[in-house]
Amino acid sequence: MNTQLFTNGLRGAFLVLCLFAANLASAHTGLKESTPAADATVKEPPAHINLVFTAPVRLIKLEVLAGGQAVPTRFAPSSEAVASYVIDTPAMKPGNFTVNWAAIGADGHTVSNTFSFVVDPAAGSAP
Ligand SMILES: [Cu+2]
Repeated sequence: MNTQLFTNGLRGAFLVLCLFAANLASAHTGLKESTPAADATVKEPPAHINLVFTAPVRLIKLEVLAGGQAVPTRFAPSSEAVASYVIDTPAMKPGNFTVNWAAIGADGHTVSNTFSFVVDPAAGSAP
């Protein structure tokens, strides 16, 4: 048996394990799903936006934009960490929307991201 090869093999396996562990440790909380979903086309203007995170977070920002203009929502920054949010959006109309959000995860890091959806009453109908 070649000891040098064996040692190198062990070292390689150990390195892979370390990289894997480091990756897990640095995984921030993220958005698991939303309603409307990212890149979805829905027919009805949604009365609220649901956000479900991979772990409890404090949602500190949620803005809905249509053509660069803010759409009013009933969002208020959360003082409590929860995994799921329902934000009332009473002013939605047909159009293209972008949602920008920011949240503080359990590790204290702020994560932010954006997704878009379309409200098109004619979607899926025959032309
Ligand atoms: Cu983090």
